Amino acid sequence: MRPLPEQNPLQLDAETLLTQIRDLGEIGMEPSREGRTRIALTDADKAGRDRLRQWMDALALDVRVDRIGNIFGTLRADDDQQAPLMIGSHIDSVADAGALDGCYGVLAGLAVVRAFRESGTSPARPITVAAFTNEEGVRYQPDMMGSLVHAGGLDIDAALNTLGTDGTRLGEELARIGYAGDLEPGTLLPHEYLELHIEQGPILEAEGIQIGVVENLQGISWQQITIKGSANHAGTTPMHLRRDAGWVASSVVSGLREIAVDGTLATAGCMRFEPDLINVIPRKATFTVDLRHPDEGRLQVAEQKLAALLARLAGEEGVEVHSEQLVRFEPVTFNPALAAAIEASAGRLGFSHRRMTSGAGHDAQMIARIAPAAMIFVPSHGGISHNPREHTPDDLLLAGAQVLLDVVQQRLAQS
Ligand code: HGY
Ligand code: MN
Ligand code: MN
Repeated sequence: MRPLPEQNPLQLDAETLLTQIRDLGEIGMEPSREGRTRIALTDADKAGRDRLRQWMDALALDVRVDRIGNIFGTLRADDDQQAPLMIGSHIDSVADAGALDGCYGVLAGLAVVRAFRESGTSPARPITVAAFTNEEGVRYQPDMMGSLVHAGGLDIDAALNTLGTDGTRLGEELARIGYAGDLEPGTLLPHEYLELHIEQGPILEAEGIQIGVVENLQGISWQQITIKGSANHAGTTPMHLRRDAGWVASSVVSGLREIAVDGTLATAGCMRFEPDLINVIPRKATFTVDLRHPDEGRLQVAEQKLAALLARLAGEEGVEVHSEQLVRFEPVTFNPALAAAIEASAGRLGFSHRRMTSGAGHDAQMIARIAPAAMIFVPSHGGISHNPREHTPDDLLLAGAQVLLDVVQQRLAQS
């Protein structure tokens, strides 16, 4: 490994990074909400994309957009034939979101490139900053869609034909916002991939630790469950004669607590009844269940328990049950050498650090299918995320970005 020059010429421009995080965080703010909303392929997402492209253009990056709308900004190298070191994440958000989820990692990638630009240093291999389409998956499933297509895990035409929860077709929305690019997905095959992200959980802050070295990421199972019973009069129908879809759905949701044992996480995030009227027994209930576990076997056990609960309740209440698998990703182990490099950088820079599992899904889990990948976490205040109160103090945001810059330099020195 070629030693880095004693006086490292690459310095992080902290002010620009923090300013860009705040600027991007202003896009999608709505008077009725505390947070910003930039759900994938909406006008607000377009506005965020446009701003990112301006910042990439200002750094004179080679900007490409692929057919699923992934945006890649590349700092060219002396030897351009080499595969790029890729730094990525996402800038789409959930509704009423914080300003850091995804955006922090993309903008920290720009900060790394800026450090090379401003020092006049040409990297040993190209550095590509990626913003992947539809990481959140709240309008179009699956989540991490752009990186999954990039990794070859989802056919581009199937992705473009995905129907959203609002009935729109993904490909049409992508074209409408002007991000239906021409680059074939997977063209920019990374040499290695790094993702800097907020933890979105309570561990680092609770332990007073600055940097998370993310070794693995838990498995994810998303189901949409439909219960069909029969509508009837709330005032005249005896309890034993009901086929109450609403009662079955609510019983499943309260049953999730018995399923969420030994590290399993279970969440019912969406629910709607039909006809959704105060004096009518619901004939139909539609709801979602998000199950997660770091161990594939335990995740399967949770899925089996859910299926058994649904079957039992359907039999008791005489209703029909249907489950659609929206997302199913097995747990992922990140590249041990990259994780070790992150750990070494954090130590060299004097930051406290610990190895950990990611509770949330990330684009890194998809890129890990095609290249060595690993993640760096910084603490989330109160463990809060997917919430406008999402917060990480500036000094910790900068610590994460410094580790990212250091790891990039170390890995390029090994090119
Ligand atoms: O659901 C997740 O874990 C990610 O935020 N898409
Ligand atoms: Mn994220
Ligand atoms: Mn998220």
